[in-house]
Amino acid sequence: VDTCPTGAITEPGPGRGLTSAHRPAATRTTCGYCGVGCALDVITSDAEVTAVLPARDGPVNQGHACVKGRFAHGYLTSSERLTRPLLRRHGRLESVGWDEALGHVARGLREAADTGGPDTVAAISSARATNEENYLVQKFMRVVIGTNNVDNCSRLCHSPSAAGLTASFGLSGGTDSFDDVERSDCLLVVGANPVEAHPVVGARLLRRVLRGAKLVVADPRAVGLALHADVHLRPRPGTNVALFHGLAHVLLAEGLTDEEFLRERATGLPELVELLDDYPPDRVADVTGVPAADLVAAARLYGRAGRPAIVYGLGVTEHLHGTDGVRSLANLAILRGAVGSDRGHGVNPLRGQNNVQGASDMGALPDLLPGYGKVTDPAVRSRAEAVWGVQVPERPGMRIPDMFAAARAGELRALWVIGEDVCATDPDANRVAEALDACPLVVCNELFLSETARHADVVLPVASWLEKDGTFVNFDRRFQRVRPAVPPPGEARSDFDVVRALAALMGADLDCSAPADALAECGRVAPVFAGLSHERLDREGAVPWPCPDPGRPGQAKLYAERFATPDGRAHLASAPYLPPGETPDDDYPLVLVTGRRWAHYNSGSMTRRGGNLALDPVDFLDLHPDDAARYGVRDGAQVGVESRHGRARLIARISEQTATGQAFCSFHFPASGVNRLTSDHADTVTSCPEYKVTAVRVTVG
Ligand SMILES: Nc1nc2c(c(=O)[nH]1)N[C@H]1C(S)=C(S)[C@@H](COP(=O)(O)OP(=O)(O)OC[C@H]3O[C@@H](n4cnc5c(=O)[nH]c(N)nc54)[C@H](O)[C@@H]3O)O[C@H]1N2
Ligand SMILES: Nc1nc2c(c(=O)[nH]1)N[C@H]1C(S)=C(S)[C@@H](COP(=O)(O)OP(=O)(O)OC[C@H]3O[C@@H](n4cnc5c(=O)[nH]c(N)nc54)[C@H](O)[C@@H]3O)O[C@H]1N2
Ligand code: SF4
Ligand SMILES: [Mo]
Repeated sequence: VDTCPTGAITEPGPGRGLTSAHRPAATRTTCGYCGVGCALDVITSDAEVTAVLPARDGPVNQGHACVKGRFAHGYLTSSERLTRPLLRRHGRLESVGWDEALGHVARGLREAADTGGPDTVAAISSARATNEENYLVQKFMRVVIGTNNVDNCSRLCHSPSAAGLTASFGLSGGTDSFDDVERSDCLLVVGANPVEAHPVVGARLLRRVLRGAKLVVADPRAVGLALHADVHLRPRPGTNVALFHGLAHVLLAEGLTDEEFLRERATGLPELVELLDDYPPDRVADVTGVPAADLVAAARLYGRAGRPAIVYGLGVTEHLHGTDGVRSLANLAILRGAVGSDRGHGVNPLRGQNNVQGASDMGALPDLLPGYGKVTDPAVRSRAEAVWGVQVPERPGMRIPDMFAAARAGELRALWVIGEDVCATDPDANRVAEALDACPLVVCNELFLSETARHADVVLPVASWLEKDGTFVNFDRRFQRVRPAVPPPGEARSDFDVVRALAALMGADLDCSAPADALAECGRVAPVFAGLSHERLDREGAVPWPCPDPGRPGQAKLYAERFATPDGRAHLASAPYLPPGETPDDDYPLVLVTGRRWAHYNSGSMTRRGGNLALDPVDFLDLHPDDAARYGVRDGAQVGVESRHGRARLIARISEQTATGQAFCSFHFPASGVNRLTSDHADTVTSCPEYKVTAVRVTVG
């Protein structure tokens, strides 16, 4: 649209004719969909968005944007947007004023905390919301309620990255900036589909490959980048740990490791060498289905490159042993000396939501305060206590799945769900709905009457990213500003205002009167953010953390001198391969992988309400032609999909993108019921659901 030389392709709607070179006054903000963090210029007319254009000087996107950030803003004016609070009376949600709705919530939370104790109240904070909102939500739970029961959707997504990267290197984030990754001469893209899920990154990676970088893709499916790969490894879903150990085995066997780096900067080598004895290519081929020759070829490309980089996604984390996957993937960079050095560009998760990095950075986690200090550490607590003026509870709170289990057991009296459609996107959805129904008070901050909102007692209408002020942190740890381009509809308020108003009603003052104050206060609790402020971001654009000093740049590349682990070294991990939680059998013969498609976003609540629906109108089940023939499924036919946990209905699409014995679908259309299929198996370290492996059968008709 921007560069079409003949004008044959133009921006649809009122934005027609606007290009990034020729545009009226605009609001500069950061995209509120995925974690790439594209800078966007939003053009408005009469308080409505007419066009969203990628910023040429956007630090990450450099003039690019995808079909979501650029075009999926129709939801703003959808007639289904919530504009007034809703309160359940006699079983029905009825429209009420804010005073009544908030009064009901304040009384309910107070009563729950007074009768059952603070730990019978819990909140799920939103990775779609700003840093300042997340900071306030966790502060509200810790200061006003007195519990650490707060979590965010990082739990469902990259919590294994947080745990794994912290254990291997010391900090909870990717090791390098994406600009550096892009200078790599060999890219190892693992369990990620950036062409669809992070399109601007996908395009930048592809450009690098077209200019000569080697590419190894590890994904069971023939994803977009795989078509350009020098080697495409197609492991059976759930066998990553064996695959990575196989690659490490070859690096060692062929002398492709960096001995000096291993001696000076790493620990754990003897244990790993012993473990890797059990992972010769032939054995790994049996476990993963990847031919031994491909494994050797991939290891040689990574091992011989000048500056290799690892980029990975949920195909690594959303498994029963997701944290082991992250750690054994990190082993490769350590063995090769390609992290924290000039011999490579580390290990970089393509984090998902616009602000999932930030929600966790801000301490919306049950065991960690802002800046990742442990709640169990008295020194960390006392720093927060000095700023907040109250005692911080020392017992770690519940993770999301524990909250649901507690609700089902009658032990949770109130749950506040802020911007997560848990009934649609959490696994084993039938049981999530049971949990909400068993909890006496469920409050939901939402844009729409989501599946979760339908189970709530109070629904509070809120502003979305194009309607509010704050900051997000993108996947390579950059803080960027979010600015309102249009007002929220009707009586909707920002999550920030809602949390403050509720605290005030409960007799507490959260201090921060505007988002800028919240970020400033967070910097006092967490020294790694002390150098950040709205004013600085307005001046400089993007600033990465760690950033302890307002006068110095943030650190984009980590660990140049030492790792942030207690001993300053990178830690090799020696976890053996263990099989996934679900295995196919005669009754459920196919392995279902779930993930993303390009036009829709997660629950689809925003992308299904606008033009993107026309681009991708139905929910498909991808099947290999051999399996389609085996089960008598025609292309385009309605099919039932059954797992040991539930049932879904989808439209079959037959192609060789999916391997035999496997099936793939998205979870962007909650009505199809995909998350009724997925199980409650979860990563043994972090409770991240095993969304990538579910045994299913397909029925026709
Ligand atoms: N269009 C779009 N973009 C999005 C989103 C969206 O919903 N739609 N969501 C955002 C969010 S929240 C996130 S977290 C990111 C996720 O971004 P990605 O991580 O790229 O997304 P997925 O499609 O879930 O999974 C990636 C790949 O993992 C592969 N995989 C599955 N099992 C295995 C395995 O055992 N081993 C290996 N090596 N690979 C495996 C799958 O085949 C899939 O292609 O995307 C973000 N961007
Ligand atoms: N089967 C399967 N399920 C998955 C996954 C998978 O790969 N497979 N991936 C998982 C992953 S990685 C993730 S991150 C989750 C995502 O799951 P969710 O977080 O539930 O998904 P979203 O659709 O991004 O957003 C949730 C809700 O927030 C609302 N919302 C948007 N902006 C705001 C805001 O500013 N404030 C408030 N209060 N609400 C807002 C939207 O209307 C939407 O209903 O899904 C997980 N579920
Ligand atoms: S790539 Fe991600 S951040 Fe960029 S426009 Fe698309 S959804 Fe938004
Ligand atoms: Mo995610």
